[in-house]
Amino acid sequence: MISDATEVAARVDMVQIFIFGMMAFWFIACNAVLVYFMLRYRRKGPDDKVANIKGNHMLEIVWTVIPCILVLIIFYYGVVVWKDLRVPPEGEPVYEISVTGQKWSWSFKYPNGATTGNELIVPVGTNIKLNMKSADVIHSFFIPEFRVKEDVVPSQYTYMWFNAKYAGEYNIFCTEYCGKDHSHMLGKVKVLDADNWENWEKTGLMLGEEILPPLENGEKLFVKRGCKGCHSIDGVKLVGPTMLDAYGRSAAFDDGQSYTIDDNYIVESIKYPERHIVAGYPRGQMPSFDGQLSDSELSDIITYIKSIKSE
Ligand code: HEC
Ligand SMILES: [Cu+2]
Repeated sequence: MISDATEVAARVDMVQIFIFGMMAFWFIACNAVLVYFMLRYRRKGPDDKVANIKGNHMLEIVWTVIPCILVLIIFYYGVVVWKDLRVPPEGEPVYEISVTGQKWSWSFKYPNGATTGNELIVPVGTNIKLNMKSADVIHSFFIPEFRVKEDVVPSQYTYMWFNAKYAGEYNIFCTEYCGKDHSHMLGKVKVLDADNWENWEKTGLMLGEEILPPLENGEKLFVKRGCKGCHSIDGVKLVGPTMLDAYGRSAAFDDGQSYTIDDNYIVESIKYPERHIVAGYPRGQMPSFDGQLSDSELSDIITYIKSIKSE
C-alpha cells in the first residue's frame, strides 16, 4: 500500500511529524531538567535552608515568549499546508465529479453523464474536485491514502480536491456514524492511467473489459449497487423482499392496496422507493437510486430480476 498517494499527503505527514517531534523534544527536555533539579536541589538534611526566591522577570519572559513563537510556527506551518489541502491549484484545469452520500453507499456522477456506485473512477495526475452532498444524514468522505476528508451534509454542498500520483486502488471510508450499516459504507477509488481513463470515459469500460449482455450486466449491477445485500435471490427474507419469483408476484402495500410486480413497478421501486412500501417491510430502508442508474442499466436489472425463478 502506498502511504502518500498525493503530493499533499507527504506535506500533511511533515506537519504531523514536525508537531510530534517538537512535542517529543520538549517533553524529554522538560522532564530531564525536572529530574536534574530534583537531584541537584534536594534537601540534604534538617539544617539545609532553602533559598527564598521571589521571582525572576527574565525567566518568565523567556518561558512565555519561546512557547508563543513555537505555537505560532505550528500555526503558520499548519495553515500553509491546510491551504494546499483545501484549495485546488489556481489556473490549472480541474475535473469535477459530484458525489452523493446516502445510507449506506456512495454514488458518483461524471461530467460525461456516467454514474458509478461505491467506485470512484479518476484519471492519474489530474486535479479532481468532488462536489459533495448527502441525501439523508451527515456522512464523511475519507480517502486515507490521499489524506483528504470532508463531511457530506444534507442540504449543503461541500467539496474536496486531490491529485492522485499513482494509478491503483484506494479505500474510501465513511467516517461519520450514520446509522446501522455505517461500517459497511465502504468504497474504492480507482485511479486509471491515461489510456485506461480515455477508454473508460468514452465507453464506460476498463481496458480489457467487455460489454456484458443485459442479463449478465443486470446481475453484475445487482451485486455492485448493493441490491443483493438487502434482497436475496433464494427466497430468504433479508432487509427487503426476496427477488426469487418476484416478477409477476402479487402482494400488498402497507396501505392495503394490492399490486403486481411488473417492469414499471420495479423502476418505480428503484427510483422512488418511498412512493409505495411493501406490507411488512420498513419504510425508509430502500435507498433511492434516482439519477444513479441509466435507463439501459435499469432495463438490464429488470431482465435479471425476471430471470430469478425457482424451478
Ligand atoms: C438497504 C437495503 C436495500 C437496498 C440496498 C436495496 N433495497 Fe430494494 N427494498 C428494500 C426494502 C426494505 C424494500 C421493501 C420496502 C419498500 O417497499 O420500500 C425494498 C423494495 C424493493 C422492491 C419492491 C419489492 C416488492 O416485493 O414489491 C424492488 C423491486 C427493489 N427493492 C429493488 C431493489 C434494487 C434493484 C436494488 C439495487 C439497485 C435495491 N432494491 C436495493 C431494501 C433495499
Ligand atoms: Cu455514512
